[in-house]
Amino acid sequence: MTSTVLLLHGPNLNLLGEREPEIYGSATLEDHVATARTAAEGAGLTLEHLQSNHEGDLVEAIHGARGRCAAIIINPGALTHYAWSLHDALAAYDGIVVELHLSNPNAREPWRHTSVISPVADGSIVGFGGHGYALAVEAVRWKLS
Ligand code: CA2
Repeated sequence: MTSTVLLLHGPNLNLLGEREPEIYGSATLEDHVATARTAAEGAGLTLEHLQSNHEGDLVEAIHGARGRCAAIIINPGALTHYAWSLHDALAAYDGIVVELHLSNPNAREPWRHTSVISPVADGSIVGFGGHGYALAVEAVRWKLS
């Protein structure tokens, strides 16, 4: 297994920084990926990133990480709450899984309180905005040590 970490973002997260800054902050997706990459490199890890608005792309990226990436950090966006295909793909993945959210979905609308990702994640980091990316990489580093 390599020291590669795959960072995945789901639908609409490419719009970060453009709308709803009161919920998601003003940083762009590019800013968050840079934060994660800096943290990963500091931990001796290599970061790969994919954002997609298509569920199947994310499923295929998870398949492609099997036996190749040490960990997946995933913010599935709204797919968090209903995408059982992501649940099943992550269940078949052999590395560390960290679920990451900018906001705290548990403190928002009731439909956001269910995550189909949490049961197949090693842990979840929610509600810490952009700082969550450094926390997620630190969680991976700790699990690998
Ligand atoms: O808090 C998070 O990170 C979420 O994963 C963000 C998702 C939401 O559906 C989850 O419940 C929690 C929403 C992503 C939509 O992102 C936008 C960004 C800018 C403008 C509009 C939407």
